[in-house]
Parts: sequence; C-alpha cells; structure tokens
Amino acid sequence: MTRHNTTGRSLFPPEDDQNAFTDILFNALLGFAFMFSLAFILLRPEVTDGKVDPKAEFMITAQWPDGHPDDIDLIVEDGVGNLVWFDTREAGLMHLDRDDRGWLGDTITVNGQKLENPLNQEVVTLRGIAAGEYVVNLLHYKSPDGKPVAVKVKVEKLNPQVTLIFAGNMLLTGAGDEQTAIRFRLDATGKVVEMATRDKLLIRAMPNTSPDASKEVGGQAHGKAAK
Ligand SMILES: [Ca+2]
Ligand SMILES: [Ca+2]
Repeated sequence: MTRHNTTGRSLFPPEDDQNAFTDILFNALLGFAFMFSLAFILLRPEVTDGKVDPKAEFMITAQWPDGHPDDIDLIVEDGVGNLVWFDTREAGLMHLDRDDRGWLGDTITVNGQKLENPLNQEVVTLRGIAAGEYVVNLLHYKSPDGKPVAVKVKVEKLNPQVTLIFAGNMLLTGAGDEQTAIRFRLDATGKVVEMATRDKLLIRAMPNTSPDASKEVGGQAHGKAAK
C-alpha cells in the first residue's frame, strides 16, 4: 500500500518505478562485483606449488639459533674452484643472498620504532647447473663468548620440485673453526651423483688468512675482507 501526504502526492515513487530503479542498481552492483572479481583474478600472483625460486636450481642454507650473537659464514666452492662467501658474493653460477652476522644488523629503526629480526640464517643459491663437485663449508667467524654453536645445514634441489639433498647438524667450536658440512657432485643434468663429508678447507687454506675473533668490526679480516 502506498502512503500519501496531506497534499495527496505520493512520498515514494509508484512500485513499478521503484522496481525498475532497484533492477538498475542491482545490475550496476553486479557489474562492479564482476569487474572487481576479474581484476582480483588478473592481479593474483601465480601459485607455484612446491617451487621456491624459479631462477635458482639449488639452495644451501646454514641456520643457527635465533638471537645468537655469533657470526657464522657459509662458504661454497663449485666444480671449477669458484668460491662464494661474504667476501665474494657472486662467483660462477653461485650467489650468497645474505651475510648474516649474528646479532649485528638484526635491529633496525623505522620511524623511531625499533624492529628486531632474530633470525640467523645464510643462504647460497645456485642459479644454474654446472657439473662438478660442490664443497659446502662453515666458518665460525666471530664468537664473543667463545662457546660452541650448533648449526643446521641444508641442501635442497628446487626444480622441478623441492627435494632435500642433505640435512645435517654441525658443531662449530669457536672463532676460526672451519668445517666441511657436505660435498656433493652434480652431473650435467643437475642430478646428485655422489656425496661425501671429508673435510676440505677453503678459507683457512688460503694464504694470509687467519680469522680472529678479536678483530673489531670494520677492521681487516680474512686477509682482504672487511666486515
Ligand atoms: Ca656471516
Ligand atoms: Ca642474524
């Protein structure tokens, strides 16, 4: 029933007009909803199930306890003697994504607010496949309290899906300690054909290098490198 005011004019449009208006509004909303859905589908990042980084073939990770003050270094040598570590972050097809220095650099100030990232992790990626033997070493670079540190080392093959090649626990005994976590040999297709754990020194074997915990930040260390 339509209500009327005292002048006899309707307060609301006749029902037919109202239905037409509702239809137009509904259609417009439907159109917006459709366009929004379409935009969302187009903007949605592609789901790469099981793939971490399509540009990398292998990922080598060293991780030690969150918030731990010690600086551990990951050093990887490829089949032709290229060496990647904090001093040479790119060599051959290898790349050191981050030199984690323990507690150092784990706190940043944004807009006056202190943010902490307690993670202690270094990652080396192999951006392509080069046949040969890879040597994965750890170096206990800086140890303020001189105590041993447990480090987890992982080697993963990323394509066509993530496959764990190696996972191990190492115990680094103090500044200057260098140990081999794993050696693995790849064939030309990226298949792991051999694994070994016998030590091969990469940094301590270099001339004029002697990692020393007493060295100050910014001073010369590892021969030519300054951290
Ligand atoms: Ca480091
Ligand atoms: Ca850290």
